[in-house]
Amino acid sequence: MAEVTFTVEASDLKAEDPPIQVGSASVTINILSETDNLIRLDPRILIRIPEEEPLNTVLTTVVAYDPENNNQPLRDYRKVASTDPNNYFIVDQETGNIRLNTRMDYEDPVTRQRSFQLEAFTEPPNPRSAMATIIVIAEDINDHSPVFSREVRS
Ligand SMILES: [Ca+2]
Ligand SMILES: [Ca+2]
Repeated sequence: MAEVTFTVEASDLKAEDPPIQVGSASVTINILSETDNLIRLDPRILIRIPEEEPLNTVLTTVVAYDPENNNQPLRDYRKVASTDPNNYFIVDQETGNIRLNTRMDYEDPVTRQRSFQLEAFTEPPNPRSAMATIIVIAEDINDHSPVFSREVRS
């Protein structure tokens, strides 16, 4: 959305004695153009999965819609590479499928939660885009054998 601010000034030209009375006000208007229909994409997508899911597990399918194209789903999804330098996740460019490419371990604070950014694009020649943050949280499963301390009787 474009925003324009300008100042309107009103002068009282009929005032008999100088100085002329002047009043001013700042006016801001928002200009809506045809290309300001924002792409519909949830900006924050939270995914909860059990820890230790196998690689290639499909976590979710992100879908963005374009109000300027009859709300058709977009067909170009890209991970912002710098937000996932170790390639923990794989994004299918055409479908928006997100797959797991790492081990997520609830017991390890470093791998318990991970996030990255994904950008969805409209078609060329003048693609518009929208960004979403994908947050993946591993939930605890009972994957550790319990350790019992031995009871010693005397
Ligand atoms: Ca674990
Ligand atoms: Ca566990």
